[in-house]
Amino acid sequence: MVAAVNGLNLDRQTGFGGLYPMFGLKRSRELTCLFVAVCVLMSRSLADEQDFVEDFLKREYSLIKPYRGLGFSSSSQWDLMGTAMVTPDHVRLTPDLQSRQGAVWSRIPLFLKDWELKVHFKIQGQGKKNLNGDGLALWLTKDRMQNGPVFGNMNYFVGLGIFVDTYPNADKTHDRTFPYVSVMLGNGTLSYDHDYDGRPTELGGCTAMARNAIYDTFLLIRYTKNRLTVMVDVDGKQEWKECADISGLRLPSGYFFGASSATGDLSDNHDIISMKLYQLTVERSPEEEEEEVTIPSVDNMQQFHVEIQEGMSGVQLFFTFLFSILGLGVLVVVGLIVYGRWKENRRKRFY
Ligand SMILES: [Ca+2]
Repeated sequence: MVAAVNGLNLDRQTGFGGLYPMFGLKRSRELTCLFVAVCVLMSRSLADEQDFVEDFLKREYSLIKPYRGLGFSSSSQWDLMGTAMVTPDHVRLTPDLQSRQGAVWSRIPLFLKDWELKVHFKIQGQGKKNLNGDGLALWLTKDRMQNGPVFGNMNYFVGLGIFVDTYPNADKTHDRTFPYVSVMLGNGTLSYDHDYDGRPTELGGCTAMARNAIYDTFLLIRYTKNRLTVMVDVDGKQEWKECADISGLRLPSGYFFGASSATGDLSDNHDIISMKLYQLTVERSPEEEEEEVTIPSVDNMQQFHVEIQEGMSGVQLFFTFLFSILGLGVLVVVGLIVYGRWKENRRKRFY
């Protein structure tokens, strides 16, 4: 190949050189110099770009091809669950078959404050539109590797859930087109309402025609300074479309990334091709730096305040009840002893 190209150049040079000896030699030298300079500049800028990406891509939190040892090797950072299986092209959470549940979970808790997760996924199946289900979910939660009714994960979860819901369960409402992407923040007392496609606890969302798409489909989750932004790219335009933007969202650190999916009577192939986590560099004030969050919450949202208070008074109620029962028990025992002694004394008096 190289020899052939060189040969061609030589032929051209001699050809030009034969007709215009001086011009040809000078011109070809200039062209060669220009070509070399362009090559050097291009390779430099490419290298710079790669360095830039490598600096911020956190490989330990990312799920990228080739998925070497994923799910079974001790050196892998991810665990598989249920029907999830690895192929050279993707991690298939569920196949296009009924009643399957599968998930992939990161083994390392996340301690980065500002980050961006870019998810390349694929939902595809034989079923006609709205005769497929149920979709997939992306997680950043306190617990990992749990089974349950929320797209293959537990209900009453603590942390962030982003759902790509492909089946309209509350089909009478007709207020939105599916697939629908929605955001929920769980604090351990909030329940995902499957029958209403999570509407009661939804913080934001959008329609995203991500099923059986002819283009690659992506989702971007950005979390910086208590602001969560979700964006989608599903129509092959290579640009992000805003889907949800929630301010004042407080998320504790030390949670785990995961992706899960479930099929019921209806099904689809639910695949994760990659999950790339980028660390974001953001300036913070000393107060922002010190801020410690223990329970997920959203500022000025009633459901978080009420639910948490109810949870606490529930615990108090339980202990009040427990101690009352114990106290009553002690009283009954003491009463019985006293009564027994009194009866004994009375009998002794008669004999
Ligand atoms: Ca649904």
